[in-house]
Amino acid sequence: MAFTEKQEALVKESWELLKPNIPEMSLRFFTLILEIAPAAKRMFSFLRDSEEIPQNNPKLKAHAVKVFKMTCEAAIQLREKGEVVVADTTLKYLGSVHLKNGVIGPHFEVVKEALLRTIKEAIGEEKCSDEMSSAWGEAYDQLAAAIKAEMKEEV
Ligand code: HEM
Ligand code: ISQ
Repeated sequence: MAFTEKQEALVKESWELLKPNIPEMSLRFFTLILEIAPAAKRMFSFLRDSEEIPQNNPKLKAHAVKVFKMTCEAAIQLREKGEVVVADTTLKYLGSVHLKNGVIGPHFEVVKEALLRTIKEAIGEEKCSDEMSSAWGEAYDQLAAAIKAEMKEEV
């Protein structure tokens, strides 16, 4: 199904609302990932040396923000070009990083759930419509598919 202008606008609009709260949002996103899948703990270098989620880890924050930004960009590309276009080198790099850290297919559903819940909490249950959530969800799915395809090629 084609990605509409309305869907693109919903993603962009909500990203603007999320932006001022990036530090809290990054932590909440990461916390939700580990809440949904506690076993994912072992995969992240930020957690290898500590039991608790570090409250001010620049790498954690930067990576978390990148997931949001890339999903937002995916929404723009889906509307403009009908497909997600990520620079080939970036895609290859992300494919290899995730493969190396032991990420597998089902993990992508975990991150999706955490992403959508983070957005819903930040925007507010009543302001975050189903339409808004599904627009983010679709953009994420297409981006995830591009990364997953790169992960398959290497095995
Ligand atoms: C690292 C994005 C899905 C686990 C990263 C990095 C980015 C990123 C930008 C940093 C790469 C670097 O510069 O080193 C994404 C995007 C995803 C996605 C856009 C989905 C569309 C996932 C999933 C998992 C995961 C499903 C599994 C739970 C990791 C891990 C690292 C990583 C373990 C390495 C972190 C470290 O210890 O440095 N991801 N990711 N990612 N991602 Fe993801
Ligand atoms: C890396 N990949 C996916 C999700 C993430 C969330 C927080 C920090 C790093 C991440």
